[in-house]
Amino acid sequence: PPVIHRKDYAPFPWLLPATHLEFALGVEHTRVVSTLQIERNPAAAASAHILLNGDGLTAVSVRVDGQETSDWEMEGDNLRLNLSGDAHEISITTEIEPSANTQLMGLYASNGMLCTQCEAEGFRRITFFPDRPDVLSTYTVKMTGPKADFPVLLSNGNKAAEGDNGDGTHWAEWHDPWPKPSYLFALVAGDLVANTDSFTTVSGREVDLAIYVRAQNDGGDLDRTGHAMRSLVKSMKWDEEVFGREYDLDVFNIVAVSDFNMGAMENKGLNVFNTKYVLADPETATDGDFDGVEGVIAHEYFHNWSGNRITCQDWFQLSLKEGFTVLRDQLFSQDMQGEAVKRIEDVRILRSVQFPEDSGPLAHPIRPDSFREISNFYTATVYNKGAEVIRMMRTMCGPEAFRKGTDLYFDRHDGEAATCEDFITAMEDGAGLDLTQFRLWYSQAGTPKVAVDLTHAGDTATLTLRQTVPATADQPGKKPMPIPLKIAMFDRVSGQHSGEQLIVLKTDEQSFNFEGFAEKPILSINRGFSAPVTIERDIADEDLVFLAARDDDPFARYEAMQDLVVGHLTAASGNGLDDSARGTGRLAIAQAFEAVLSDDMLDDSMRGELMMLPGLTFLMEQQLVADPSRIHEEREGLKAWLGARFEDTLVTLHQRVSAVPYDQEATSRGARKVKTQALVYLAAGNSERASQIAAAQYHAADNMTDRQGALMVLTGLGTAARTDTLIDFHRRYAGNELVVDKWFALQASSLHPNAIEHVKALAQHKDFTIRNPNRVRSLYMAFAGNPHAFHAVDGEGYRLIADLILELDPINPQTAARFVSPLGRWRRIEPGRADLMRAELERIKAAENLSRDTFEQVTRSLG
Ligand code: HT7
Ligand code: ZN
Repeated sequence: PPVIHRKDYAPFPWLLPATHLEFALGVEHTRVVSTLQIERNPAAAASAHILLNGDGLTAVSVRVDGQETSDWEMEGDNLRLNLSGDAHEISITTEIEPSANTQLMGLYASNGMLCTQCEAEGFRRITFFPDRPDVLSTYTVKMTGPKADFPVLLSNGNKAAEGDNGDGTHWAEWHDPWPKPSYLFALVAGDLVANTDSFTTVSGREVDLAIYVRAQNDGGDLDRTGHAMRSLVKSMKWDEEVFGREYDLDVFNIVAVSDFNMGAMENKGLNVFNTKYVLADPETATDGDFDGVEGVIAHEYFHNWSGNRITCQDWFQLSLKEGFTVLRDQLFSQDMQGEAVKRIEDVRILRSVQFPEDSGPLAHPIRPDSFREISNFYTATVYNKGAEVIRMMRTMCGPEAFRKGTDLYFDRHDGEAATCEDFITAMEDGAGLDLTQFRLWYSQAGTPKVAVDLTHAGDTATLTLRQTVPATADQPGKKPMPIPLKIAMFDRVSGQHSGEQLIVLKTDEQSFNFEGFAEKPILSINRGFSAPVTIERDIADEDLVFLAARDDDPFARYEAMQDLVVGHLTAASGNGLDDSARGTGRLAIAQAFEAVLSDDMLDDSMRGELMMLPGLTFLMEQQLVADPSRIHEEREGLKAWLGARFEDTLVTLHQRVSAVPYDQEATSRGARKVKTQALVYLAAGNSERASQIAAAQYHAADNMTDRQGALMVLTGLGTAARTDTLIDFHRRYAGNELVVDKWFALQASSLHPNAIEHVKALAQHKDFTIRNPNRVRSLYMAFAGNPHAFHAVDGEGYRLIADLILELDPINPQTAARFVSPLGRWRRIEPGRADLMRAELERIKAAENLSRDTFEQVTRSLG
């Protein structure tokens, strides 16, 4: 497959002022007639033909200006139609088979419902079309279909007309007044029921809101849409208040589908969602699931401006809409849930997913320069690092100036297909920033490292910072980037600091002086995680203990705790520590841990965060070449030691938080977080006692957070309660797809020594199906993210994932390709396992008819 380069962008030679689509719907066969009004694009080079993208399509008929024509040919999958005039009407008929569409791209069937997924290049699987984001058109869509199968017919925009054909079929016509690219087209037809509400916009527009679910499930699923609806209303209000963005249609529809490749899709006026991000009630969804629904509802809604009103010129600009929208949804969730914990959670995701991506063979800048398959670039780098990059702009100019910048961006580019460069320029002009050097964040891959050196002489502390941006596959030489770091210097005597400061490191090395310190101060750096970098500093454990207990920046406090543990575990599992050094390291951690457990000023939500040990993937990332077993053993050893040392305190803590009644408020959520954390340590320290407490928690639970937390702990233990509760859980929630997903994921991600055997058995379970991406992810992604099982020394874990990729690739290549990256980390794993990982990648590469998606990821991973 060819490589497509960003530098080769050229505008499309034709404009498409209007597009009319007619669908004769059927699950097996659907007929599509698309009528395109086209005219020459004065801004592009003239062409004697129009090239219309297709993917697996055959043209049943091609007409130009009302006349059937044969003056066209296929160029691979695309249709090239010769044209002589400056403006034409083209009409093309195609026939597609939704029920045979296992890729879930284009028009497909899910439980008898028809729905679409067109981003990034799915529209070309429906009809021949210039399927690129810079071709905007106004769509009118008419759907006809059997009333019994499809009582509800939805598309983008507002419903214009509907009628009954008197023969058991009916029709509806929808018109979207806002010009849009084809990737934002959507259609849904099915037997659906809706939860409805309304929202009055700031200028007084009445908007009808509806969240649709399958009618067959209305007993349960419809009742689980309340949280999503409340989240939608909050998002609409928040975007008006915080970003000045108002909704622009009379309806906003959301449809939940069980078969979906990603989280959700922001189609104009008709969002399509994975059920996972719509359905939530206390009995079946954890606090994390509630947050996921709120965050994704907000994210898709915010796309209405950052993505739909202003879209992308080409797919290299994906971070223009995704990075910005992730930042917007993060800021929203911070406002809804509290800034401190949300920031910690976002950083945890960044460091456990994006940092490994940035240091591995799939590293790419947030604005990539080339790709073979765009679906492979919906990555944590484009999304999460993209958000961090825009967040840094906000940190440097402050929220008010940032708002001026975004206002200017929205005003200047409304209705356009824009670029990252357009966004940066609007930020410069509107927010008053000079982003000349900052642009490097868009073009350079790799996580910068900042080495910190703090010296002290007289009454002056000197902070010296050195940055290195690591070489990546395509970019051997890197330039220094501006790195905004929020810092505070704690006076050792008073235990206070005299204010937070923002410094921006712009060169390879820079020194900053701070006066008025009789003793060397304690440095708190990268507060709030102001820059997505790795800080390397030589800091005494006692200073980290101080910061873990006293820092007034919640992120920095969390970070000190993490640093303490990371430093200890990497030393212990790297070169090895003798018993005395291990003991000293553990005691420092215990001291900080005790402060966290006993601090009455701390809310439980934050306490829960501070109690969490760094994950194995993040720990492995700290070492140039990691031995997963050794890190796992050290981490489990520390957990067991802390669990035993604080056993009684943890039991008392568990009892205290167990008395807090269930609701969705912060206090109650914090109590549940601490409850599970206490159990995690107890399980390591005293498995019998923990098993009893966990089983009691499981049976007494009146909510999924407590029940899942208890079951998670039990699943990792070898006690009798494990089997009993797993059977009970499956029986209790039989038929609820999302909860059954949890049942699979808990076992695949468990600490149980036989997790790999459990996964193999689960793949044969009657509830397992390779056709449903949620189910595949719940079993295999959970397993690939379970380092102690995935990295089994004999390579069995690698084989399992490679087998899955080979089986899934012909069915759903997009989902299959996402499983390549765990194998791609081989360069950072000890040589014995690395050879086994590489061998599996070679085995995949040798397979015939590999998809473009998987081929690209495998070849990049082998590099
Ligand atoms: N913009 C949406 C991306 C998306 C997607 C991409 C490739 C294949 C399937 C997909 N489903 C949704 C989601 C978002 O970021 O909001
Ligand atoms: Zn998005």
